[in-house]
Amino acid sequence: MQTTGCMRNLRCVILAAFSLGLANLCQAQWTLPTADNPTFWVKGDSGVTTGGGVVTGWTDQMGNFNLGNDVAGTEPTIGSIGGVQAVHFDGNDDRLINSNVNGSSLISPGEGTVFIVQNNGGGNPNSASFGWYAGNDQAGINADFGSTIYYAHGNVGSAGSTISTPSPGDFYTRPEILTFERATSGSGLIRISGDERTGSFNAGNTANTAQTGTIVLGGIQASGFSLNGDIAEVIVFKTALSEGDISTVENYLGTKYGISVVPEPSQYATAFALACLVGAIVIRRKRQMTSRTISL
Ligand SMILES: [Ca+2]
Repeated sequence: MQTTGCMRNLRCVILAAFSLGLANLCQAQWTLPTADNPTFWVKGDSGVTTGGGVVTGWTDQMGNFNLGNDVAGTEPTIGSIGGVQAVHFDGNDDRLINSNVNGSSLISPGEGTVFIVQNNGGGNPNSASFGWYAGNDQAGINADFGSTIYYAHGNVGSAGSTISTPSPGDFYTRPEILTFERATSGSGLIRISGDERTGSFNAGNTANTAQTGTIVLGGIQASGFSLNGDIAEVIVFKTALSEGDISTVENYLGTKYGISVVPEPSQYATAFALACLVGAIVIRRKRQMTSRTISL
């Protein structure tokens, strides 16, 4: 009985097992690696529904708040970030919404963490990317409000409650991972692709989440503030994540969309990429050896 060359060769078997492990690791890189469950999660490579050449809906991966379109003619279209499918908003009126979102199911009054992967084509300096709006009670991102990035989490009618930082100069030329966090302690955090930015934080008040509001992507509750750009992924947590969990999510997003995360995951990312390459080569060689054996 003839055994395959690979079975006879212990080194080959070990390499095959090693490559299988690497393949699993490489596959696992797109799994959101955190124990804290998001309350809302949309991603462009899964759950985008289309019809007639436009985007008609976006499924929440958590099964909580699926998005749709409420006004004909304002549907976004398919876009792309880092070679991965995204949703493109035209800067005029495109948006996706869910108008039946109980605030307490999405965010906490004074606490939460929001991640968004987006670019910004410019042309509308007041564009809003993502938010939950119930009148003045909000948790929303204006990713380029003039020259400033804002995240409002609270009641914006009186004392306000916003984190803000200057926009990066290169925001129009490449996508970024924007991270916003508000903690009940009164602290706030903005990171742009992992880089913590200095800014101002006004913890004047909290949001009344005991009411129904509207999630909007690409604009705000009313008309206007339309985003000209692509959104690839949005992940919302009710809690203020630890720095380690934030880095983990950012690295997941950075790997997926080819965005450099600061501080650089340098050696780890390089070693990981190299390991994936070696794994792919080993798999290819193993297949070649197997096919040669069969051909005999
Ligand atoms: Ca439009």
